[in-house]
Amino acid sequence: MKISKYPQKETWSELVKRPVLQREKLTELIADIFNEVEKNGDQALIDFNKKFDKVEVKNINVSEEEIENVENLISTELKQAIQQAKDNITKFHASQIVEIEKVETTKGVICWRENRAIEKVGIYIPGGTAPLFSTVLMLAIPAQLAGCKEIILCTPPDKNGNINPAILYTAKLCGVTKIFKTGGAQAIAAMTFGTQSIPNVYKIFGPGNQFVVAAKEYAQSFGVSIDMPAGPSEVLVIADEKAVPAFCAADLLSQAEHGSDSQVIFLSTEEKIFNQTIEETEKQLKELPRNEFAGEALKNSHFVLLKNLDEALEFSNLYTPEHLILALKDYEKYILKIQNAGSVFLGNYSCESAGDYASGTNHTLPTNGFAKNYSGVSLDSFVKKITFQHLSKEGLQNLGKTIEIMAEAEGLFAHKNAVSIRLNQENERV
Ligand code: HSO
Ligand code: ZN
Repeated sequence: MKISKYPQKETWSELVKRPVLQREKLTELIADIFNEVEKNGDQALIDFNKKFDKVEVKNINVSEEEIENVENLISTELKQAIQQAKDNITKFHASQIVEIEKVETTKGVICWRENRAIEKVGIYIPGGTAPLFSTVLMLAIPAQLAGCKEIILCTPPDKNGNINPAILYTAKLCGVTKIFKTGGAQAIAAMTFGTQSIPNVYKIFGPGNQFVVAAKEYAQSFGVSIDMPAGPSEVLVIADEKAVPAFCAADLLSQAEHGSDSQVIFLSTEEKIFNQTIEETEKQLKELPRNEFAGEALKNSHFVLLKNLDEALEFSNLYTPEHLILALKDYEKYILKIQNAGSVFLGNYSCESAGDYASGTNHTLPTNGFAKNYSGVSLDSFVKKITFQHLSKEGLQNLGKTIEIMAEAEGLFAHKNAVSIRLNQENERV
């Protein structure tokens, strides 16, 4: 970990830099994979499973039997936990449904917006060291609430050709319509073009390794949209004299354990809390099963002692964390000062894990400074909004002159005429 005490403001820009990731040049490889999937469909996916994941699956479709059987593979305790998380995530996302508001902008001119669900969406869930079934909740619940008709999910099979039971169980519980055993860039290609089994989709969601991230970027050139640009997870914790060092350390490590490329930042105004949090972090790190990842991530991480909380907020806004924890007595006083962050956790008991799993907010959030101009996933991510308007004859009479003048000033006389012809001609039928 990198420790700085009272750094000059001029040096902050160095401290808020993300670690430079060694991204390979993947474009050619991704283009080849896309070509192959477009040409050979399911067979290409079966071949890629063999080549990249060293697993033989005869059929990439998850069978009815596998879905039925998954009930028996999940403990009651886990089912109950998933259910409580689902209830809270549903409640929070359902509260994002807004009523249609018709606005009369000028007498006789009425405008409004209506939501339409994106009809077909795809969710990607990575395999690897942590089976993120919580991400299934975070993506499938708002998709279903929004009314998406087709919600498909791709995830790589394990060595035996099976999908992680918790992923399968959660997908079934949350209304995923079809599940496929395919991962990596090839899964993104399949959702982009469609194959014999996999329908093409209009928007792709979900995290993944650098191949998946590059493939999602590439998919956009075929008219598919994506949730957001992805990067490694981050958390920034701001602690005052009332913060609990053991809690702060646990929060920092909870993000650090995601991967060696994660980054965590600790800011404090209290030297005692600062030093104790560093000690606690080192102590708790040793006890973690994933201490290799977390230890690597800590190498990229900054512990910074600052003069006051206003400075800490300024630093945080500059860094723009995915997650921001205010371990502060008077956290309410600082809410308005938060300008850039993906999701914020207030007070000593609001650990980031709550939002990661079960409080109700979405954990698919902008990383890598993108919270400056992106929001996290919400119900809105699964809908597009269509504007409507109705002008009565009186409405057009009230607005017509303005339109005519503007059209003429742009030299667009057909536009002007579309108004004039209506206003000048007595037409009995309308
Ligand atoms: N913190 C992650 C989400 C997650 N954590 C899933 C645990 N499981 C990205 O914000
Ligand atoms: Zn997490």
